[in-house]
Amino acid sequence: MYPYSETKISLYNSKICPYAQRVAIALEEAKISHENFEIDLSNKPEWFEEVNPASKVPTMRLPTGEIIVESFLMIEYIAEQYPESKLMPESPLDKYKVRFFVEYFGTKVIPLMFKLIHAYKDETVKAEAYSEIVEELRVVNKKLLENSDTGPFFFGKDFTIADIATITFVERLEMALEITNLEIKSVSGLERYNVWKSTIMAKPSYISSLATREELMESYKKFMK
Ligand SMILES: N[C@@H](CCC(=O)N[C@@H](CS)C(=O)NCC(=O)O)C(=O)O
Repeated sequence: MYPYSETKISLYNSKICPYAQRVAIALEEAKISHENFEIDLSNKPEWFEEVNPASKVPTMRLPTGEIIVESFLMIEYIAEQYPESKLMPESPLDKYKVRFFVEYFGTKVIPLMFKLIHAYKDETVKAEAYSEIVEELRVVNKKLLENSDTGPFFFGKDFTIADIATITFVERLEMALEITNLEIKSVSGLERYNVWKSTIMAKPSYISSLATREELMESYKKFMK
């Protein structure tokens, strides 16, 4: 039998994983007391397959024994199970906007991060990836502005799963840029994005759920050949 809490939610987590960080932030923001089980992804415990046959983090076990997987569905569950957290807006249209923004980020921005770190030694691909990243982040900036011109969050003053599901990849994207000696700090057209990003990154739930720079760097090495 694998380790779990009898009374609280058990979170099988890895601080280096951007998907798992989504769930850790959501639990913290919703003030859900839970027990954290840190999984070493390079040396997973044998019992982990009993919890989740796919052997992936994040995985959550409810005190009832129910197992919940897939980070975006998990944070939707947390938001809906604990509505007082206000992590999910109420109207169907706003819910649609959350899902649209997250989908956009997942299909347009995240793949570019992988493109950059997989092929950073090829100067042509690197330059191409960089200009595509700038272009897509400007679209993100525009989407943030369209939704709330004052911010700082996607829904203005309300911090929601639209922010949680996307910000964890921003850290990794910017790290990929740094490692490949590229930077976007002085790029124009990202003003709203920069405020959004730095406000979330200063939140205690974000800081406490993130691995150290060294741990993140170590996890990147396997992608960079
Ligand atoms: N679609 C999944 C992705 C989860 C995922 O890929 N997690 C990675 C770590 S970031 C993992 O556990 N991989 C298994 C492994 O490294 O063996 C989710 O959103 O939860």
